[in-house]
Amino acid sequence: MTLSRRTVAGLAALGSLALLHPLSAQPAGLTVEQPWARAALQGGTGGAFLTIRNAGSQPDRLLSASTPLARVTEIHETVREGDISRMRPIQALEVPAGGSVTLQPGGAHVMMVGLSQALRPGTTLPLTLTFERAGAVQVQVAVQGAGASAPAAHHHH
Ligand SMILES: [Cu+2]
Repeated sequence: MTLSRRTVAGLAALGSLALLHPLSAQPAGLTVEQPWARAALQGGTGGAFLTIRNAGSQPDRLLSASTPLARVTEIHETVREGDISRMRPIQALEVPAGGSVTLQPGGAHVMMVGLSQALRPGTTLPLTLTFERAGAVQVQVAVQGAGASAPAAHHHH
């Protein structure tokens, strides 16, 4: 199906309404895949990782992230200075039209500072991502082991 420019603009306008309803379903065109986080201690700092896919014809930008479990939630990038990797907050993360961006260890990530409870493997935590066009998107982040470097396959016992 091909969307006219008018239809796409209409969808974008609908997406912005999601700001008023943070618990609404993911907007058309933008999907968040495989959100996961590393286990972390209460009072500590945790990293969350995920892939954002934009099937729409307009670029979008991730502006902020939040979870009720952290005092502060920031979007970080990792910069390499010689042999040293450092993290620093970024204002926005571009998600290209028809493309995707992956937040992963060693790269961009969501940083949760001041956790009100421990992140235990096998549990999930709610995370709200706010986009410039698509508005608020809430996802459930699966907690993996502290040494995990990629999202695990789902196991059902
Ligand atoms: Cu960080």
